[in-house]
Parts: sequence; C-alpha cells; structure tokens
Amino acid sequence: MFSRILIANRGEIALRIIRACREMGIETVVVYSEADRNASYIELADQAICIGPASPTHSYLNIPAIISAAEVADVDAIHPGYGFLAENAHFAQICADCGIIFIGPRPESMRMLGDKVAARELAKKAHVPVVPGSDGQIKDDKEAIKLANKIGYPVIVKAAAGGGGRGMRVAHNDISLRNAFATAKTEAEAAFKDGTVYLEKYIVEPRHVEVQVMADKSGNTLHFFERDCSIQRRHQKLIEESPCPILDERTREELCKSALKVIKEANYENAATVEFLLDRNKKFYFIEVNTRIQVEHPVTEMVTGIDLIKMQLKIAGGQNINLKQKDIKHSGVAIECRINAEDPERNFSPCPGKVDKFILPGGMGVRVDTHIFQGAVVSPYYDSMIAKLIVHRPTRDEAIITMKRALSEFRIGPIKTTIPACLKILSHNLYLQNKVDTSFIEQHLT
Ligand code: MV4
Repeated sequence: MFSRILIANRGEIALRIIRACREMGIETVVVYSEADRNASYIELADQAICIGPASPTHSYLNIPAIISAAEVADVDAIHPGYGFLAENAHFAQICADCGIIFIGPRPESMRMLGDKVAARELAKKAHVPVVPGSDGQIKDDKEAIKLANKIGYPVIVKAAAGGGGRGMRVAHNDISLRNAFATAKTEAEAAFKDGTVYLEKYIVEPRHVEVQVMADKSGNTLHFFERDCSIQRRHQKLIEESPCPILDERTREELCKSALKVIKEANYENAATVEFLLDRNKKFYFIEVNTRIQVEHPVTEMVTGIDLIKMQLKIAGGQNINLKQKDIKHSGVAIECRINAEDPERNFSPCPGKVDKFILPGGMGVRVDTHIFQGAVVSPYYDSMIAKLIVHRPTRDEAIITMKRALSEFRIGPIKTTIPACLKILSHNLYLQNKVDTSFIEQHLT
C-alpha cells in the first residue's frame, strides 16, 4: 500500500480523504491556496504545501505546482477528489509520466468516456439501453431533421464534449431543431473547442438515477446499487438518496447489471458512476459515465456499509477487490442534503463570508461531512458547498423525519444556506409521495 499520498483538492473532500488515509496508515500531504491557509484539515494532514493564490487556475488547477509539491513531498500517489483535476486525462497522464499513481481511472478511459458520443456507442455495444437517437455524431441540420422525424419530437441536441448539462438544446419541431443544432454546435465549439454534437429523443420529466461502480486492475467489477439524484437545480444536485424509492427489485437488478456491462466494456479501473434517466414508465436509459468519486458517495457508503474512498486507495495501490457481488447488500435508506452557502430567497446566489455561528447536528443516524468550523471563512473563489448532511435510517419515512430534525438543529450564521430550501422540499407532498422529477425545484420551489 501507499506510504504517502497527496490530496489535490480542498474542502470537505480533502478532509474525507485524510480520514480514510489515517485509518489505513497512509500519510497525507494536502495542497492549499492562499485563500485556504486557515483550513481546518491542514491541521489534520501530515504535511501541507501552499501551491498558489486563491484563483483555482493558479492553485488547484495548476498542474506544474501540484506535481512539484508531489515531487518535493515524495508521494506515491495523488487523490484528485471531485471537480478540479479529477476528470482531467492530461493530468492523469502527467502523473503517470512522473511515476506518481493517479487514484482514479487510466487516462485513456477518462478520455474515451469523456466523449459522450463514444460512451453512448460503447453502451450500445455492451447491449445497455440508450436513449433512442443518433448513431455517432450528427454532421448537419439536414441529418438532424431527418432523424428527428424518424424518432419523433421532442429531441435534444447534446455536445459530445459536454456532460453535466452543459451544451444541450431541446427542439420541438424542424424549425427549432435547425436553431438548436446551430446554437449547440457553436456553444460546444466555444466552450470545449469541439463542435461535435449528437441527438437523442428528449425524455420528458425524467428522474436521474445513477449507479456506483468500482473495478480493480484485474477486471473484477462490483456495483453498489443506485442513487436517485432527481432533486437538483440547474444541474446542481441538492438532495440525493439511496435506494431510488420508485424502483422495483427486478428493475434495480437490471439497472445495476447494465452499469457493470458499461464499465466492463470500457475495461475500466477504480470508481465510476454510471448515469441513467428513468422515464415515466420506469424504463431506464444510459446517458453518461462520471469517472470520479462523486459528492454524493456517502449515501452509498451508508446503505452498503462500505468505505468507497478506502476502496479507491486499495485499488489504485494494486489490491484486488476481495468482495463478491452477493456480499454487497443495501440496508435502509440514506439521504444527503447539500448545505451550500447560498441564499435560496435570492435565486440561490452565493453567500460567502465569515461563519460566526456553526452548531452541528448529531445523534442517531446522522453523519456530517464538513471542513467548516466556527470562525471559518467561506471563500467566493470556490464551490459554495460547505457541508453534507447525511442520514441513514431503516425506512424512507424515518430518514425524512431524522433529516428534518437534523436540518433544524444545524445553526449556521450569519451567512445564508440551503437549509431552508432542503426543509421545504422534505416537507413537500410530492417529495413524500415520490412524485418528483428533475424539474421539481424549478416547478415547486420558486
Ligand atoms: C437528457 C434529458 C432528457 N432527455 N437527455 C442533463 C445533464 C446531463 N447529464 C444529461 N441531462 C439530461 N439529458 C435526454 N435524452 C434531460 C436531462 C436533464 C437532466 C438530467 C439529469 C438531471 C437533471 C437534469 C435537468 C435537466 C435536464
């Protein structure tokens, strides 16, 4: 196993990785920007190295600075966390070239699955259901219109280099499709320097369901069931839960098996999330693969009892997974609420500043993943997430009760947070009755 690793991230995930390493006897080196010099987890890491000013381009995205820190500290490996360099194939390649293990997939897998057209074709090859749509990319609007009339409107034009909701356009007829095709292509060209687009039937009011998977270097693959992430706003998830409350056992098994087919076909290694859309008839369709550990991984950890960060470290260190699929069980219901420094009353605009008051919830079934403490300063330079509140209870009803209790115990001030918005959702009839989809917040919380 590794003796020492570098954590190329900040915030709660840096702390999460330090905790896993401490239990495994791995030393940690954390890098930080000038804005994070007073971060709580710096005290808990074995070593901390400043890599630059607050601006992410000059610090957490600064590959030469991070590699230099890794060389100086003489680490065996780098954990990228999520965001920043986590899905950067170029960075993973540089790590390999420098003899440092990147704790994640091989650069080729990241590159291939980062191309949504290639990922879609791979899923088809693995006999996994994909949304009806184009074979490969769509070259011109004539081809788009011809296909749209074959599969039926509405359709969605997506950028091959997109993902996470960037570079998408919906069209309801030939005229709007001509427009959608042109704008999607132009936007993709500008945002990703790659104007490749493809077309899918637009699934109306879907649920977002994703499967957690892991693969070791020997090709052993495991799934850890699914998370329902339908409660999101502008592609930023707010509440996630596991299991998906509307799946029957048979569909769950099919879904999870499909996720494994995708990562087996990709000859994947380490943690991934395979994303699906679930339509009104509870039919699922593959959409994309995230090649990183995700923010919402704790809900999976709670229902399965498995530490996914430790598993990532073991796999990257060359250990084979010594678990069988049938030994992985899910029990109870876990829900995660993201506590962001945002004002829900002002269109969720960021609310950075000093945290004067910070009282944590606790008690039975409650987990809080946070790097924040009383006196901490929330920087405007980074993502606004300041804590994740996770509950794990035997049933969904009990999980909701505990979550509401824990949210109301949480005291954060004077900055505004998403706590009131989470409380509203958890009390909403449609949420309680499992009648939500990805448009829930826009439709019922504004
Ligand atoms: C879709 C879709 C409807 N039909 N694809 C948005 C993020 C990206 N991962 C895929 N996304 C979508 N793809 C088809 N064919 C609707 C969305 C979508 C969405 C998906 C998941 C979670 C939230 C969403 C919000 C709006 C649109």
